[in-house]
Amino acid sequence: MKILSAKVIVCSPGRNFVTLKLVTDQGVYGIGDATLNGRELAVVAYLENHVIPCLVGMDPRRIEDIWQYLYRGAYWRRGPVTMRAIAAVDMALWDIKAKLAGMPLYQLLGGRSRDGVMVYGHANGRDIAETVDAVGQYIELGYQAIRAQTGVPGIKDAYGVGRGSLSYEPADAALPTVTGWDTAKALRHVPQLFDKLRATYGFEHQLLHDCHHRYTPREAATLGRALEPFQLFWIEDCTPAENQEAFRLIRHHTTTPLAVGEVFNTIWDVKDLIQNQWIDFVRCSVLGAGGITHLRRIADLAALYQVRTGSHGATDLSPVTMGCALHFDTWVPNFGIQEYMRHSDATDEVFPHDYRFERGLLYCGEAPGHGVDIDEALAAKHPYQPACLPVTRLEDGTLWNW
Ligand code: KDG
Ligand code: MG
Repeated sequence: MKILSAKVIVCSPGRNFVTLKLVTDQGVYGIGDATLNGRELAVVAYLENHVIPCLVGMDPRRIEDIWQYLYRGAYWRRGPVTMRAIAAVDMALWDIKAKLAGMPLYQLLGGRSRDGVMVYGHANGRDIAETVDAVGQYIELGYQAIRAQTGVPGIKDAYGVGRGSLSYEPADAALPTVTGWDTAKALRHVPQLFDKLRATYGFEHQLLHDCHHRYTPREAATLGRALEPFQLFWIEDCTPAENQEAFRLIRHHTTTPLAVGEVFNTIWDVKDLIQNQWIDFVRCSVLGAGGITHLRRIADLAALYQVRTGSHGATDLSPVTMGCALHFDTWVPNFGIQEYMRHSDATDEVFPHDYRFERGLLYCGEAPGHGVDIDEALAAKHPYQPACLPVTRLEDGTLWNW
């Protein structure tokens, strides 16, 4: 059996997506997601110039060997571009293998560990009152877990705050827009949000907060302590994690659970965090961390240290990644939670899928494969639109972490 052809499909049904389609000589095909928000065309070039020429003619059933070929064989290891290209190939190959087996993907991974997958939605508002209302809307929709972000007085376009709808789309301009940040203001404001949320809705729902790499370790520890009375499910990306050891200080000063990993590419990015139990949740995704083959290694390492998964699932991860993630989550023994930022109707139409939401849980489908396809004719009607993530500057003009 051979890979007969491969193509990269770039489309923008409301936002940009890069999709890989692998076709075998037996007519079975597989689909993978290769989207890297704001840097999409770099992955397209990597796939078209450096991956596809090697793949054609290979045996698609040799998933592990192809993974090693693309990782070790490149000599240049890791990084978001390389690892997303590998992830796309890996997703497509698992899709093919599961279709050949006539089974939904989770069966090949080891079968079901749970019925449905707890997800969290994104509530946000320009001020605390708006965010409290938005959380209420998610509760009415049946969500059990909700991430809450709010505008902060004196900060221009605080992270995670949309412009008038429940969700938000950060890659909103052809060149990066400039947003603001002020740690002192955020540290005073964010605990007030969670105080109000618990006073309004009680403690029954899980609440989460994304710090988006903004705080230093000491500041993050201060925030974690201030939030302890409100019993959050986690604070996410509370400090940049290139230096994994930065989490030691935070861990030793607060019992608020810590999550990190959406920008990580490999197991090496989380090794110290996991082995030292400096975090509670690892948020690597199938897309970001080299596909199912590699994410499984990360999850298995995490399980040894009682660290659970919390896969990234923003809208820049296409429904193909969401389909794979849900099969993975349905199997993985140390599952924690799955992020679920809903895609637009236009996106859902381009990527027909069989997963479904019910009472706060997502359920993967039973179709053979990962259950997500691409309507190529429809995709062609939504051409690529250049769109960048914003940058952040402090009040004095210093560039900060977005
Ligand atoms: O492309 C960047 C987004 O995926 C990211 O900003 C979303 O932080 C994010 C999250 O937790 O979903
Ligand atoms: Mg995040």
